[in-house]
Amino acid sequence: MKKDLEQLKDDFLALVDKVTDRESLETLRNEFLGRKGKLKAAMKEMAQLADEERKAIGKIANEVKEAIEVAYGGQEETFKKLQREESMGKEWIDVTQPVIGGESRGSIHPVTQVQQELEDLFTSMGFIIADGPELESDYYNFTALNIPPTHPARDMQDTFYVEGADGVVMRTHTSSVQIRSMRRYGAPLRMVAPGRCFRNEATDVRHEHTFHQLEGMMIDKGISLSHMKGVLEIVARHLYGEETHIRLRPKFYPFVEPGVNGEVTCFLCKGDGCRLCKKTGWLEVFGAGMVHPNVLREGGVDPDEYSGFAFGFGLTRLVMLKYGIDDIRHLESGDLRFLKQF
Ligand code: FA5
Repeated sequence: MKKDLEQLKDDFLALVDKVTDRESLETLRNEFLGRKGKLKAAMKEMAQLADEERKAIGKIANEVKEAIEVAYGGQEETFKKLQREESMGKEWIDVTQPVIGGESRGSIHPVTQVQQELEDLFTSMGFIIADGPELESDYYNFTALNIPPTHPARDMQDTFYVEGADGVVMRTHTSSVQIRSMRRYGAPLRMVAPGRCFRNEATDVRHEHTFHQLEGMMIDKGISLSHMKGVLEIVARHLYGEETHIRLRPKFYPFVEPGVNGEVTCFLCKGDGCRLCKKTGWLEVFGAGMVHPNVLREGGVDPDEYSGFAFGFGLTRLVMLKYGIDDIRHLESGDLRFLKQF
């Protein structure tokens, strides 16, 4: 009987390698291990054996069963692997299919959205996009812009100084890119420079210590204040609609002469006066002016030959006005409940 059992095992091992599909493998397994299979039949004879012998044969029968199962399992795994490889060859990925859980995808920050929109507008008018460092030299941020160390205008833009690094500040405005650009590209020049600025502010709903501006500069022969008004009007209408007007009122900035404070018609009340514009009908969004001759000279441009205008939009404020955001501090908070709305 021992011999019969071992023969059973050898038969199975010989046959299992020859099967070519999973269906035949199942049939073969049933033939040997099924309820009416060969092993069961062989075991029936065990009942007639003496106790001692039955124990020994029972042990061998279990070993045979185990060997058959192992061989079966190995072959089954081979078929599964083949099947997987086959279906992978047939499968294809639809890259346009919406992602499951796609609702948690990120979005572009509102400040970046408005920045990109304005970059597109300005490049369409022949402006280049310039850049400058956020950690800036005192020279580019103040001195070169006609604000010498003792000038009281420095008090208007108190900033963060860097310990152990004399003459280095976190830039208070993007105007620092004016001199860098003139020196790099010379005249004529049309550039815009968006970026982060920093001020030592007691923060409130309209003031942040970290905010964005968008600087602009146009230098050429015969550039006048009317060119400036024209360009700024295009920007205001692009942002807030065709009915928007701009109003320029004198304001002192040491790096421009004359300097102006720029307002746009309140987009909410269309100039009638409302809560947003504090009943004035106007919203203040930029500073601008004709570039001061000292600044042109500092940038290596001859003021007798060239003139130009410069402006600085409070980019963060533009975003607040565009989306009706009532507290500037939301924008740098990193709060997803706020950011998910854009
Ligand atoms: C300037 O920064 C000048 N550099 C602008 C300029 C450029 C004038 C070129 C002339 C020629 P001012 O400090 O006014 O100016 O800031 C400009 C705009 O930045 C403001 O109108 C406001 O919208 C925004 N801004 C200023 N301080 C803050 C702040 N703490 N938080 C948020 N936005 C601010």
